[in-house]
Amino acid sequence: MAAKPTLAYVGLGANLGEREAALRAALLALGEVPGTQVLRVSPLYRSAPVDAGGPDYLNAVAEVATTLEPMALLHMLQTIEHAAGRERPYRNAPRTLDLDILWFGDQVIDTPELTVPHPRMAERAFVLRPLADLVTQRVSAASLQSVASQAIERVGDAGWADGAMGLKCS
Ligand code: PH2
Ligand code: MG
Ligand code: MG
Repeated sequence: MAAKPTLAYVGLGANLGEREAALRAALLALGEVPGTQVLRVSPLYRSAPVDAGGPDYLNAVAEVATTLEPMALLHMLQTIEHAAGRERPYRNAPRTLDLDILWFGDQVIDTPELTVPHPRMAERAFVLRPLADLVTQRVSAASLQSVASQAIERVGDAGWADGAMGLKCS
C-alpha cells in the first residue's frame, strides 16, 4: 500500500544568475521527484539579502504533497540545488538556488542535518509573506507584524509559476 502523502512547504530562493528561470526549473524538478507533487505556489517576492550580501533575492514558497520521508526529501532538494549550479563557499553565500524545508506536516525534526520547522523562518519576511499567501490561517498576524519592517516587494503576476508545475492528472 502506498504511504500516505505529507503536506510540506518548501522555501525557494535565488540571488545569482537567471533567478526566476531557476525557480521555475526547480518547481518542475520538484514535481518530478518520486512520490511528490507540487500543489500550489505562492507569488514571487523580491528582497535584499538578509544577513548576507550580493544581489537581491527572488523568493517563493511551494506547497507539496510527498510520500517521501523528510530526509529523503531533503536529499532530493540538495540534488536539485546542485544541478542548478549551487555552490557553498561560505555560510549564506549568494546562490543560484536554495530549497529549504519549512514545514513537513506537523513534524518537529532536530538533527544535525535537518531542523524543521525551519529555525529562522519566523524572523524572515521573505519566508512568512509568501507562506501567508498560501496558508493564511497558519501564519499569525502577530508574526507578520514582527517582520513588517523588512522591505520586500511582490513581483510578477500571480501566474508566474504556471507551466512549471508539471501535468496534473485528473
Ligand atoms: N536566504 C538566506 C540568507 N538571506 N535573504 C533573502 N532576502 N532571501 C533569502 O532567500 C535568503 C536571504 C540563507 O538561506
Ligand atoms: Mg535558506
Ligand atoms: Mg538552504
